[in-house]
Amino acid sequence: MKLYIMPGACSMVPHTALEWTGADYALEILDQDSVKSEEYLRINPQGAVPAIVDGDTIITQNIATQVYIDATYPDANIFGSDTSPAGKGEMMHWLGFLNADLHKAFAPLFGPEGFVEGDTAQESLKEKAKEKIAHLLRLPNEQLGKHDYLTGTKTTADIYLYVALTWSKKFKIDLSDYKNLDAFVKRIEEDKGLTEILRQEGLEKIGSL
Ligand SMILES: N[C@@H](CCC(=O)N[C@@H](CS)C(=O)NCC(=O)O)C(=O)O
Repeated sequence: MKLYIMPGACSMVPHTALEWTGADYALEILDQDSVKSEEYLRINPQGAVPAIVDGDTIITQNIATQVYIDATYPDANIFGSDTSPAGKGEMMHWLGFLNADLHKAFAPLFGPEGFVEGDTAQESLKEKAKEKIAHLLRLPNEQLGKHDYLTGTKTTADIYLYVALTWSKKFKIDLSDYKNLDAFVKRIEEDKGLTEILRQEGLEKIGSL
């Protein structure tokens, strides 16, 4: 199985999941140019990571790559060990929130020019995006007041939340009231799989929000 990533991108989630499986896998590290190359567009016409190529199988979209890893290596329990309908539903609830709502909310910060023209409009859009992200993050902050991890045990949802928190720090979003998220960053950065993929992607731990 080969995983396509860009350092610091949401592909850190399936990357950590593969480390958790303990299985051999190949890694292809792309940059802003190669992710739009003709060769890569044949794998993912959307020009985005993550993507998995496994023999004749190509899987794109973050949640789909996680589902593929989970189905291939079920013993790794990357979605946690609660396989009851309620447990599976809760896991998908968090992945949906993280992928469809929180991740998407960063789009105006990464590329404001794709939304509006002109510096003033772009600055105002970025401020609105930061407010929206801080508002969305109150939900995982509350949840992490009840449990150490989003679903109670450590899963890929926690890694996805961590990725969003590294982006929040990069864009200087004020999360100083969110003490549970700050404690969570320290807790999740202890994870061996996450530590290893940060090393492979050439990234430092952030330590705090
Ligand atoms: N909905 C897609 C979103 C993937 C996505 O936004 N990937 C970003 C990195 S986090 C990317 O590859 N961007 C390409 C670029 O910046 O040109 C998914 O869930 O996989």
